[in-house]
Amino acid sequence: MLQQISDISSEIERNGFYVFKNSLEPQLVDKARAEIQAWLDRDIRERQDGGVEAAWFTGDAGISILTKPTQILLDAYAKSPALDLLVEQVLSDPLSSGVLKQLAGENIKFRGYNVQRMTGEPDPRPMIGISPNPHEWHRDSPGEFGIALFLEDIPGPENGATSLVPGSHYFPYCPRWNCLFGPPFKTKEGRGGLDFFLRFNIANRMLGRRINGRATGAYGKQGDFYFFINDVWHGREPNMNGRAGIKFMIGAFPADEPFPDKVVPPDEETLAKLPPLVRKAASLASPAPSSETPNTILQRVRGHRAENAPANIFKMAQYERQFAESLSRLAYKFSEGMRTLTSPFAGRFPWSAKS
Ligand SMILES: O=C(O)CCC(=O)C(=O)O
Ligand SMILES: [Fe+2]
Repeated sequence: MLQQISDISSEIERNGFYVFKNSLEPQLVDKARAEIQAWLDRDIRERQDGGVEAAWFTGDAGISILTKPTQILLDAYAKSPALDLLVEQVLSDPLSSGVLKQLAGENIKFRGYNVQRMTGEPDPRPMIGISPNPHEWHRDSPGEFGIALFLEDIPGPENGATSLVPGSHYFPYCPRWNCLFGPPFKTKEGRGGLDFFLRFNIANRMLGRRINGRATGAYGKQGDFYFFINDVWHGREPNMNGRAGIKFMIGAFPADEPFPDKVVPPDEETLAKLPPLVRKAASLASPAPSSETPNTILQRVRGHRAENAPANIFKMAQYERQFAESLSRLAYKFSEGMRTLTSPFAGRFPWSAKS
């Protein structure tokens, strides 16, 4: 067992993720799938009955987000007793909990406890840029790691699996804000950048080709689960075969680290319904004192990044992005200036008349 823990931990440290296969009880997994599916269906029904068009909605199933490619139930604690039990098993099983301790330390806490179902609508790769993913390469919050469970089969590729670049947790930065592989291109102010730079971006194309060649995905069968370091560059693969796979994703942190934002734990009534280890992880909203010697995989990865300068290709891609952002900002200021200048004449000339 110790050898297995150490082998899997080494793989996570090297690649940034690991899929555990065939270790959860199939009947319990299928029960969780059925219970969760009922909530997802209920959410859709309520939206239809109420004529809800908005993406965000609060109903019997809690808070949900429905977009063209995905339906998400946020913080689905105590919705499916079978699902909560599966999570308890992941946290208590000697092998997976042994690996978790290597990854993040003795105590962990949950930030998100979310269900995702693909809608089955076509979700292709973007038309411009080099990104292969409709949901672009990114990192989540620093220090975060994921525990995800397949409630249905998600085979790869092109079925909406989470795409992952093995080893990219050692890369110097988050690609969403430092590279330019594909849409959406937003400046730091949150305004759209010039899409021109998604076509004319030599360094990012060079880097992007290397990344895309290495990418794989979190593929699995119903009942498989995986751990991943959220600093791994990840996104979501296209969904092109109408599949509506359900997966469940926990965002977690070492208990002695602060959350990057405000996390409201479930209320007492909900907590009381959870099995003990899930309840503990769900209820810890603030940093807990650490009782251990800090030497987790997450800490070592962070240390490695701090000690090693970025390779040139990463620096060049970052400069190119900064250049594209500066020019986009300038173009925005220019168009704003023109608008102010011409506004006194609004409606006086045929070409500025509102149609
Ligand atoms: O949809 C997925 O599989 C990944 C989602 C994700 O990475 C995120 O929402 O941050
Ligand atoms: Fe993410």
